[in-house]
Amino acid sequence: MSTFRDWIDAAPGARLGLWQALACNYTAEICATLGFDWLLFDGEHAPNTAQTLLGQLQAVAPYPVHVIARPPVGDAVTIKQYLDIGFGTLLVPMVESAEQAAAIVSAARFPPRGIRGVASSTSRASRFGAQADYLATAHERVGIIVQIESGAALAAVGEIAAVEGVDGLFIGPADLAASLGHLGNPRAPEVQAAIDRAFAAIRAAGKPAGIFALDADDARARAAQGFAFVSIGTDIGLLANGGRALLRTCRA
Ligand code: 3PY
Ligand code: MG
Repeated sequence: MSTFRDWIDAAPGARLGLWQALACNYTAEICATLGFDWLLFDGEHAPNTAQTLLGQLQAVAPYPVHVIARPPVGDAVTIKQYLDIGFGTLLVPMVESAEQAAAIVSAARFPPRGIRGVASSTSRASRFGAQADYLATAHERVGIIVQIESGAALAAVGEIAAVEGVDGLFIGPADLAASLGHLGNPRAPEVQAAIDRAFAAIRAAGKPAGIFALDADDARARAAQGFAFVSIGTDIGLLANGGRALLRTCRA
């Protein structure tokens, strides 16, 4: 599977993704067959552990879909565990400064490039030692995306985007709205204007921008705006909305 940057750079246009929050191998595999460009496995808000994420990663491995994992927090221990089980691209929530972004990049690289702890022959990422050059080349395969989702992050977005090793920036409208005083209303004009400012700063730094779209219309608009990767829905949304719509239709 290609690196995040190679995957983004391979073609123009937005990559359309589906959020995985069911924390389930079997539904993850179903979603991997649907044709989405990427799947995001959520360790921040879904009931996932490294163990449950491993099963989902194995379930989608046969399918041509880019896999991204979101750790609950960008600390060095969690990052090392996610990389060891074989995730290549990480989306780290709640990043608010260039220093924090640099620490996340460092946590994803072995010394001397960073501080990632070393497990080689025991990690799935190295194919249990079969990949002889793993330690020397792991940094080339890792993609780091940081989330911009607060007023503080917004103020520092240009500096965060400029950090070497930050491969992409992803706007979280829900947390951004909350941080700006519009909890539950990411469509508030102030939030929408903040998203546009963040997008401009990310693009000015030459980095790809991603976003969690609010609905299909928003997804199309963000893709047309130039967002390189757009989450257009969630596994839970497909199930819950599909179930509700079916029931409504049959009861009508
Ligand atoms: C947010 O909107 O806050 C996210 O983290 C992504 O959905
Ligand atoms: Mg968020």
